[in-house]
Amino acid sequence: MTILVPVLGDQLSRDLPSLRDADPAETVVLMMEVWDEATYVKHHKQKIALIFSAMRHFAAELGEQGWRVDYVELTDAQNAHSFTGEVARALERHDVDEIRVTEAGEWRVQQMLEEWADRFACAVTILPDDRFLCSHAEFREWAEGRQHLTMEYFYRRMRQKTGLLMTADGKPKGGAWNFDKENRKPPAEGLNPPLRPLFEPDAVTRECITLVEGRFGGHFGSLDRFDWPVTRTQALQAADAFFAQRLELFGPYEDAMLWGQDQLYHSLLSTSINLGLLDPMELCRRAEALYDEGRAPINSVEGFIRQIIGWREYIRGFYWYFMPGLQEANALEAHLPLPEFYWTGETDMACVADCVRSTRENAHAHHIQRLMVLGNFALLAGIDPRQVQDWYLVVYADAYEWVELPNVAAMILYADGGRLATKPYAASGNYINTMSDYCQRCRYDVRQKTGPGACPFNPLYWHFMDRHRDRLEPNRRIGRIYATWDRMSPERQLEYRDSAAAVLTALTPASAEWARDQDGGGA
Ligand code: FAD
Ligand code: DLZ
Ligand code: SF4
Repeated sequence: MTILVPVLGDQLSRDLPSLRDADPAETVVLMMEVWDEATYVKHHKQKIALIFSAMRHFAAELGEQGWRVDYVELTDAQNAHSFTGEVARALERHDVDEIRVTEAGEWRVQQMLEEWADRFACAVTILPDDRFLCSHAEFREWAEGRQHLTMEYFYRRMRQKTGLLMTADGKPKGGAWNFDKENRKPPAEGLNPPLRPLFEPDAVTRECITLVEGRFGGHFGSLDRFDWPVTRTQALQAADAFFAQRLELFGPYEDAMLWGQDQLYHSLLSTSINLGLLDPMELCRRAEALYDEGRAPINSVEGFIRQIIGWREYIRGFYWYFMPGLQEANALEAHLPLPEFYWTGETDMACVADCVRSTRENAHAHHIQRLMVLGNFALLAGIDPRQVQDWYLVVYADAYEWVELPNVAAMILYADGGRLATKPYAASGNYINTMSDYCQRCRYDVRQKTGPGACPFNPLYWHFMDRHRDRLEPNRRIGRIYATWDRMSPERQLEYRDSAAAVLTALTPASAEWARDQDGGGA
């Protein structure tokens, strides 16, 4: 009896359902570096190097533990092209009775796995991925019949299900479900978070870096600094340092941004969690233990746990609930091409330039940079969701479609028409000014509302609100804003429209035409 167990690049967990109960004596583990996965979008160079290096380390560890691993390198004899092609070739090398695989994270890849039963002569078993807390069926059951899929209610259900931060009599620890109000501190003067451990590339990683430089040299991003954890041991060290040094202030400064400071109090654990090197529940239990021992405050611990069993699980459920339609969603009919500066960082907007710089150098930007700077600009300017989705999938080392797409289409662009967010996350420059020091370094004046020196987010905000008035005004959470707009004189409104048109015109010739068409639209 021989069972072939393909392990995909984001399934690097010893506790993976398809590995957990397998018998090493009758198992061949197949791991594949394939061109289709490395090029279906032109991933950031660090992202490819990270995935390949983590895969190679994981394969070596399995080998040391006595597993038979058939590892296909990208440049192996015939060049590896696709998962299906490589499974077909592996079936020629091994006398296989059954293929046993854990379901894929991405819809696109899952379609491939589901074809295998018809394509191959042996039995094919696809196991649910129980590294996530909430199954597809459970999310569907929760979501069915709800107009707004409010994350907070989903999160409370996950708290009850796991018992995390729950008292013995079923109450939320700390007396509340949510401590968000305490977690919106602007960056304090002299904030100086301890630097996370940086993992020097070893020989395996260096080989992957050389491979990526040689084969994917034209992809976005820098490989000058590569310090991601590539093994479970390193990922645990990264987690230890976060819990010991940064969890305490994680909550209060979760939304803060500082020029040139790419980490602040964030965990930077998403790459390791998404690869499978860290188990989300083990992290949450550790955070809770620190609260129970009085070593970390409730607002930080609850905030961290909410990101993981709340947002991360919710986003994954949302993805599978709305796929494949989510990819095409464009409720706000946004059609502007993605501006060049998302790639180059060459813009006078200091906030955008710094976020793109971090993205290019680290294949990472923290949540509020992704949401309220880069995402907010894309929303206000009306950039085509498909182009924004591709960009986010390319540039972040933690990006897999199941997590990237709902965050982009639904959270930042409102392209789902409001199933995820009750209102668009639209904000003028004032928000960025409150939560960062960017505006002090910017050529634009955040207090100026219109005209050539004005912060571009200011006129774009009103242009956005004006052009989507029909859709947004009935929404109680945002509709009142129109009273402010209506109090402005027609001349003032025109100044906003003209200033927004000038910003958009400068982006691309296509946007110029589009911006003119919108003038006088809305109210
Ligand atoms: P921390 O701030 O330390 O948070 C802890 C953990 O919570 C993260 O590691 C992550 O696992 C989880 N988490 C927090 N917010 C989210 C969220 N909205 N969705 C899912 N998990 C969350 N995260 C990804 O892992 N991959 C992506 O491709 C991705 N794309 C995003 C795109 C946009 C437009 C936005 C607004 C957010 C995106 N996120 C994505 C979520 C979030 O920005 C990152 O998880 C976070 O910045 C990773 O850094 P960290 O580990 O330091 O997170
Ligand atoms: C993102 C990625 C890349 C760049 N390369 C590979 C690869 O060569 N082999 C592999 O097994 N997985 C890779 N991945 C991850 C997959 O594209 C995909 O995101 C996951 O399998 C989730 O379905
Ligand atoms: Fe960004 Fe506007 Fe502030 Fe400049 S002034 S940093 S563009 S928010």
